[in-house]
Amino acid sequence: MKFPDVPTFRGFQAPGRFEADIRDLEVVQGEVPADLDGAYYRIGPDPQFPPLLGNDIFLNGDGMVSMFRFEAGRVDFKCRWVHTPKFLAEREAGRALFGAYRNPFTDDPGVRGLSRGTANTNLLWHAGRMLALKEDSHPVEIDPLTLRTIGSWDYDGALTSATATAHPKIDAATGTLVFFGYAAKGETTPDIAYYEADADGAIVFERWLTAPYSSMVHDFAVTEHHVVFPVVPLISDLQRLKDGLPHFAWDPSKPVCLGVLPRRDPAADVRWFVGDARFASHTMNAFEEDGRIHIDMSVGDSVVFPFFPDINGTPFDPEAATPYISRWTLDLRSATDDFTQSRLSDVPGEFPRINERHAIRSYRYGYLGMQSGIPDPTMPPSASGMRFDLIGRVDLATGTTTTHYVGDTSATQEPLFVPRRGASGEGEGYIMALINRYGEMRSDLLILDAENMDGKPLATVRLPLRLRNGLHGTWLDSEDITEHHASREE
Ligand code: V55
Ligand code: FE
Repeated sequence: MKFPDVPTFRGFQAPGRFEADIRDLEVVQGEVPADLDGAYYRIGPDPQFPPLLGNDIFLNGDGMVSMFRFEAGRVDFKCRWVHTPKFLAEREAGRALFGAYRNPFTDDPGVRGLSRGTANTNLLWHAGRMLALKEDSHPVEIDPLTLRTIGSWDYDGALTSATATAHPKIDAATGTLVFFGYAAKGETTPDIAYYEADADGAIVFERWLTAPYSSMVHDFAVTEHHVVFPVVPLISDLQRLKDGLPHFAWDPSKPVCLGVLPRRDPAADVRWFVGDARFASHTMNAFEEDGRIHIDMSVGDSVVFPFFPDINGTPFDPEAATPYISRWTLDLRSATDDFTQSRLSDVPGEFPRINERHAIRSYRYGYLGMQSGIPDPTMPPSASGMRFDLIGRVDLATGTTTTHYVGDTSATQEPLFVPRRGASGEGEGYIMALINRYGEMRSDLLILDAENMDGKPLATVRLPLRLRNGLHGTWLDSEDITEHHASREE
């Protein structure tokens, strides 16, 4: 067995392919705050086997969960694959059976009908369940203490969509979960299914709509009274799959369409706001104010993924693809269908996070990976051209960006904000970030004081391992971990 010698599978990005436990990680700088009592989880693609078709894209790897368990200043590490039906079938066969990213036509005929989900994109804690999410399939439940895979979760049969987003939102005030699936009637269909689940995890609202065209709807926006589905021109269609082309393609002739619905309204028409082509991936937060909806997202002039081609053959343009955290404002009282865009920071950045207690309401701070643009001669070249050498905090009240440089020959993965226990201030808490140390081919976990992040880290936790790039993560308090584990073992 051998992985292809291409950047996706080489060097720091070489698959890890281990499930491991480490007791008491070394703390090589500072001290781990003793009030951190719980666990930081993150997930990302880590292929179990070399790709069936000889090559593959990053987004198609098997979901691997890492857990950093914090207790009295000590940190234990654990990582496990999500044992999806795909993972188990391939383990049994001892090789890959599923082909290209979101293209069932490329699979070994023996796995037809089996879920293609890789559960590799995000983790959701809601109503006592920890779910591993991938936007092309149903959630997969895992045990938050052992990381054992429990199985697919379809909300007791109420999840009628074939898919569920990896970026659901929770209203902290009510515990309500708001989510959707796109390609909801199967790959490349323009159907979107929108759901709300109550604090007990029961789906209490469902509504279907149709997008103006089929595309990747990776994230969306929720406010107190509205949901917004951003349809951006990273298009898909079934013929592309039959032709063996990459699932998505960039089509700049198509507009951005933002579909607004009042929440939990079974009948209201979808109102589409329309603008020129551009790419937006992750929502930092959204809220409404005086009849307007503000959606804060990472936005670029063009698609950020080098592996999804331009439909006209235009080569990938790293400069046009560079994302900036930006605000889209939709005026619900306006008679026109346009919206405005303004930058919230002049420093390029992606993977925005917030204090989740402030989700869907007006807020002050966002945290994200940022790029100084200063070349580092010690760095190996990166495949996409992006390198997040800064952890950033944008302050929307002052319009300023504060950054923490993560070091030479280094890059940060998605930073996570963890509120300090007992604190009520939005900005009071810690930033956790996994750092790629390319020179040492190793990872560190940094813990920053979110209110004093330009100083030294509070702690640098050293991993004796390399954790290849991942995607998103979450924090769980200790009580939630042990209570949930006990309830699932009964
Ligand atoms: C993204 C990630 C995905 C995916 C589609 O970051 C979009 C965006 C890890 O999988 O399937
Ligand atoms: Fe994402």
